[in-house]
Amino acid sequence: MSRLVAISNRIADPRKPAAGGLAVALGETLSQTGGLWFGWSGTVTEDGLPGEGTLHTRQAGNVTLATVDLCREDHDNYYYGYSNSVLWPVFHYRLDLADFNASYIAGYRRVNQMYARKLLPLLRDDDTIWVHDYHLIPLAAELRALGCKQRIGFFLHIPVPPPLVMAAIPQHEWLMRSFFAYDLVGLQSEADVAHFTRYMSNEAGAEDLGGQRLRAFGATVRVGAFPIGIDVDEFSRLTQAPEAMDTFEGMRNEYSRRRLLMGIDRLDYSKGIPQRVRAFRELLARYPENHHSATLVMIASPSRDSVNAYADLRTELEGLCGAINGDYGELDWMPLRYIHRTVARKRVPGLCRAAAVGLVTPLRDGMNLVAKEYVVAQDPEDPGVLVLSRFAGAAEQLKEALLVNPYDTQGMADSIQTALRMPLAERQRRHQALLQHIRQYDVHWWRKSFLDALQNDSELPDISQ
Ligand code: ADQ
Repeated sequence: MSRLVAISNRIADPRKPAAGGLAVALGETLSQTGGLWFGWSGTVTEDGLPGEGTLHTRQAGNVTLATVDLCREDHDNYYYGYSNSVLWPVFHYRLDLADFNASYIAGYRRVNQMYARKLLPLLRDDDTIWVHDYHLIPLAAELRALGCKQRIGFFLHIPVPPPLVMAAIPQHEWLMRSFFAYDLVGLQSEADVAHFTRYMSNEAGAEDLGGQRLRAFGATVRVGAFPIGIDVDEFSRLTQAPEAMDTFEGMRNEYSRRRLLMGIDRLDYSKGIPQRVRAFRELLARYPENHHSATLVMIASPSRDSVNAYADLRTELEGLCGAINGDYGELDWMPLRYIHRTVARKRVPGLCRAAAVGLVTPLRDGMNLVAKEYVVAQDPEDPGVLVLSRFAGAAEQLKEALLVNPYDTQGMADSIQTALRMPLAERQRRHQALLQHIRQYDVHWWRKSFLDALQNDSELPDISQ
């Protein structure tokens, strides 16, 4: 079996258990086969030269971890700049938040070129290379330019916008052309595949060769939907572990006279957090029976603080939360608890299990793993209800959730009310169906189906049922 080389913006030591979803998935695959994991070290140097990072390698069991430091200028232009102020907002349909500063693209190209130069000498002829996410779209093209012949696959964790939104990126042709240096491109949903294919055909005159093969720019690429899943067994074990049980018991005792609603996200404008708060406010206004009872706990981990749009979001959210508590709070009941922090991963399942309603309401999301984690953490005898935005990639799969439009404040408030009043039998039926689907398309399915397609040219998965 060929060696797997994974490349992602951040990497993790696969022997350490605490890493999040993607890190666990990649770490596990790499540990099974032995392999190489390459990415940014997380270090920003103040004295380095642009395009000149130092490479560090170390061994973690049978996995080699290779990381590169970035100098301040590269980091700011490649990471905060092009990746998170151009690609992230545009791919989440937020042209209003994009900052097309001309110096960003140079940093993005420079870092991808530097990664290719650093990675190439570490490669073996029969390696399979798997590149992850929007920070690294041109990496295969840079590797090919240096003579790399190995199979290279790419997985995009965020959505693909419609062609005319994509076309707002000044370098969209260059960017989209660079997908053709890959052998396989994996996207989260069928909607993303449709947008990608439509862009290629409208803007690049791509020919659809059938079998999800597209031909343009003298090259052929296969494109398919590989919805990412979670490690259901690992998350179930985590749910039964002492830390999660402690959290669950603590929350249940504290809120024994209340109905708990919960949201856990990175603090990001794509996650629809202010919209969720407005819908909760509407719930209190329209359905007064929830006063003294419904309590929304929102845990939003700090993210990309140096990008302006994130600081604005934080200010907006703090104002909204304060206003709801001011308007509706009583001495013995605060409707909303907003915590701007990352909670320990071991506590997440306990929080999920304690909540009668899980609110996952992004305006746009590649997949959203919290939706899947919430379902897995539930007690099957008395499960909570998942209220899920139809604009999350997960909505294509999780049809038994209560699907909502996060822009429709009243509609979302009505759905939350439906969730709070849903009879046990219906909750159980929905939960069972959701769990079965999440188990069938778990993270092992995701990894295996992608690597089978990349390494063996096997059929792309049919995810329609
Ligand atoms: P993210 O945007 O980071 O990922 P998501 O899929 O929801 O979003 O995963 C977040 C993970 O972090 C979950 O495992 C969750 O439990 C954890 N988490 C979130 N907030 C937390 C908090 N406050 N404290 C502790 N843990 C927290 C990107 C894409 C998604 C896609 C994933 C995987 O944006 O659309 O689903 O990659 O492909």
